[in-house]
Amino acid sequence: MGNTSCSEQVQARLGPILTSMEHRSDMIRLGSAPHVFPALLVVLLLTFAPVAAEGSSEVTELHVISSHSHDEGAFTQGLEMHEGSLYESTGLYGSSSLREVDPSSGEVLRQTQLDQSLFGEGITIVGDTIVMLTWREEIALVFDIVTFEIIANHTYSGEGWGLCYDGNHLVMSNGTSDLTFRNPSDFSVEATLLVTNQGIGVDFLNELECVGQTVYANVWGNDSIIAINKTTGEVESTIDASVLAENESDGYNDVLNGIAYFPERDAFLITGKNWTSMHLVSFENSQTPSDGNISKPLPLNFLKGILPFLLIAAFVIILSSMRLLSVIIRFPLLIIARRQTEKPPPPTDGRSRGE
Ligand SMILES: [Ca+2]
Repeated sequence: MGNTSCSEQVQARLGPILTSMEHRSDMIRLGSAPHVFPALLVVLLLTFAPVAAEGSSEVTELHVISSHSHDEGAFTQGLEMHEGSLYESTGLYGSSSLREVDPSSGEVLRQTQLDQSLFGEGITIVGDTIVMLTWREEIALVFDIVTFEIIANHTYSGEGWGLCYDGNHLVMSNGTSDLTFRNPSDFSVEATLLVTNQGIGVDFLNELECVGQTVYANVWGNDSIIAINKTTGEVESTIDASVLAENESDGYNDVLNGIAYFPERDAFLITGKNWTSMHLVSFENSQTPSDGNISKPLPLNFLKGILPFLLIAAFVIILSSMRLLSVIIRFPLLIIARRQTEKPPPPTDGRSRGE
């Protein structure tokens, strides 16, 4: 009975401790929460990441680097830089021209007039030639870039608006939401691409600029420039250029039109029809992918979306840490209890000693 009594005493003492150990066992599982919840957090991040990546057309601000003069008499239809020289085409019957313009002063360095029957439209450079569209004449003129002499022409169906060259194809707009990809040798159509923004076709595509995998486009009557994925046709970002139009005439035809990439500055020259100024600008936060491998930063909206989950995870981790702290504090008591159980029971009488 003495041993039994001792055992009961030990059990009585160990009882609360064992209870604590049982709790500790649970707490160890909870104590592992700091390892579990970060993993849970990663799962949440991975779960929501694809949703964030689907966000497509972003509005991008532009930054004006410098402003330059522009011939107010130029009804700008095409603008392109090549090896440091700026070329511009102008429209209207009787006023259409091809020009070389000093990009700093805006001075017209040389120009050639088109026949009065032709309404000039977009231009682009292919090798040592400049190709110019006409509005409704269904003729593309090919100029020698050195002499500005017409050395060839192509025919096509429908209207001609904007033109750029991506190194393989001529990319052409006609005022609709379609871009046609043409063989630069014979102007034959090799592909047609529907341009969409959030699934909706974008009409009035006008002056174009090919930069890597992106086709930038002025949209007629709109103070925005859109960046189009050349493969999918989806608008990846919209550049708000309204600040550039503020000091220009608000005439019906005096619209933003003319975008030329300036590779040496990684910037764009922007102007409009009959505008007094031309601006060198950069597109802030814009993505100008050259090979499609540029990773996108996590959108701010995505971070806002997961903020509640982050707060909940942080709260649980803190709570678990507090319970773990409780176990740590009780741990010395457990050690003391174990030492007490290891001591021989105090002698009570001779009979007990004899057993
Ligand atoms: Ca252009």
